[in-house]
Amino acid sequence: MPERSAVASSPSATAASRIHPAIGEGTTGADAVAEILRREGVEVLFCYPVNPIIEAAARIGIRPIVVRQERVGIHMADAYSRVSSGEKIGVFAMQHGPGTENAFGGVAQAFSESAPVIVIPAGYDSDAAFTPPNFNAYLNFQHVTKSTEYVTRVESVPAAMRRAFTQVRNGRPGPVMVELPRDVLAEHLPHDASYEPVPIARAGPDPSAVDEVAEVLLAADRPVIYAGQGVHYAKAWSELRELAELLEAPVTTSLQGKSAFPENHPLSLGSGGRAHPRPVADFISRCDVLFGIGCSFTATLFGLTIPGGKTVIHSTLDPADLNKDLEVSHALVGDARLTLVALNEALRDRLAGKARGRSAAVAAEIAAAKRSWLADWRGKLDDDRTPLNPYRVIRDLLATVDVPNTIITHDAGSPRDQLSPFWECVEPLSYLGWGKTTQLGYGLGLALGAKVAAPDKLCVNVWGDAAIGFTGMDFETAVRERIPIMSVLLNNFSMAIELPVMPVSTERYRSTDISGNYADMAIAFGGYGERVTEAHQIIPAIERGVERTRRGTPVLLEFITQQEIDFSIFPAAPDGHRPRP
Ligand SMILES: Cc1ncc(C[n+]2csc(CCOP(=O)(O)OP(=O)(O)O)c2C)c(N)n1
Ligand SMILES: [Mg+2]
Repeated sequence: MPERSAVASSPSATAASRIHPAIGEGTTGADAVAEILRREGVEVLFCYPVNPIIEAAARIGIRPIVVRQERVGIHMADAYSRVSSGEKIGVFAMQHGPGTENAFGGVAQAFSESAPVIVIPAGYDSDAAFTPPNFNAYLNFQHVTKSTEYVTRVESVPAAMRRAFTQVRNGRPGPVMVELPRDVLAEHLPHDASYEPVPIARAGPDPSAVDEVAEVLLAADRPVIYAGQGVHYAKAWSELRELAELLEAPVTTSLQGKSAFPENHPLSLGSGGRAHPRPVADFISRCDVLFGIGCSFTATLFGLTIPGGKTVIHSTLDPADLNKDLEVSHALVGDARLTLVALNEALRDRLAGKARGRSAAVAAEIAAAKRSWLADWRGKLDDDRTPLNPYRVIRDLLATVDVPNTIITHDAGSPRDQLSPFWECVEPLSYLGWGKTTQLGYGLGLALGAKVAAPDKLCVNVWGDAAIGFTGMDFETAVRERIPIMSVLLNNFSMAIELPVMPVSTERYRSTDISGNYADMAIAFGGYGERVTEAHQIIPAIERGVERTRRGTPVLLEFITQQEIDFSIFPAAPDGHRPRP
């Protein structure tokens, strides 16, 4: 087989739409994949050796970012995609066997969050790929991917990659996998191949359904808008705001949708999640019509519980969401932006372009509910005792960082429920929310991937001492790959959120205790670490941390905290009555 460069010297494509030269005969499978990634705009390859695509990518100027474990690399790719609303796709490559086995958690998390990533495992040589006990990605990842493909011949590589990018860029986002056996990666293309970036197609809603929904919304007394991450992927932020202002309706979001609507807007209730501001619970319980846009309405402990007896309008990209967990009365299927554009137009027509003058009263009701909720939490937010109260750390973090230029994420455990209700987002995609599944340790990879995608932002992950046990070694990735994030660790030497469910094992065997000095760990890795024990040290430590990130050093601020497990949780009750937290 002749050795030729990945790109043939003379373009063989004749169609007018083709702008790229042929991928030349003799190109290896690995080089063909790298060239296709480059054509699809991929600039970084999250990866862990051994996979020859890493070398092939580096040869053509795609930066490999090598992690400490596969799971974290996929989390990074996931955030990288999210931060650009899926315009820049995060790609992860790893080796056959152990590398692929170890990637399972990352892919499963991306699947549950509907995050668009491309995962490219090398596979065992094709003659042994289906022989036990060899791990076969195609067989094993079926249920945690949007699509999985096993490539049998090098000449099938362009078509397989075309299918993968088409899947990842269109329809419901999700992880897409292409397993490439080692022999296929090493084989040479027997003839020239073509590859152009795939088209992106968006579908809008049925116009008659839009009219129907406009009528229902205008007839509602107390409508509430619930926005999911579809608004982020469709970049429908201004259209969402227009809808809220036209309808004069309050807005809440899922955790994934958090930051789709400015939370300092008079019509914002704050975001949903296991914990949420009381106005969210009040308005959801008393609404007559609930309009979900770009959301799945998935029943989850980490989202709002929608009480019965509501007229639910569900607008989603994926009809599989409809009536999955929540009975819906009206449905719109389509891209969130196209849907909102059409709906806003229908509403404007019916309102003769003018809102009905409800917003002052709605805003006043929200403001009063927010004030009384915050007053209930003042004691914890202002707490200056030692060990620190995590709510005080979050209060000071919010007051110190440049919020519009910060991208923050939580972790599983108490930090999620402590951060999400109180963190007020003002810019789209400034919060990476998650929780359809809640793998401890996800937040670090998200912050790292966000920082790679948005180097000018301050990228922060807030996590607990159990979470860091899962992925903490990848703080070294931050140092080595020069990704200056700020990691905020709430160390209470415990899996505090589990204390109520593990009283006997805790008392008899100390089973929920954890230990560690993580500031020292960060320093040992070459980062900046600081342990903070006193309330008056919180803000100066954050300021020092932010400054270090500006100078290019990853930071880990370790706050020694109380085992605080009081959360802003309001179990949904149809009568609107809710126990105090
Ligand atoms: C991979 C994984 N295993 C188990 C869990 C269950 N889990 C959720 S939170 C938690 C403990 C959290 O402890 P920590 O991070 O220290 O936060 P704290 O509640 O102490 O503030 C556990 C075991 C999980 N979410 N993910
Ligand atoms: Mg803890």
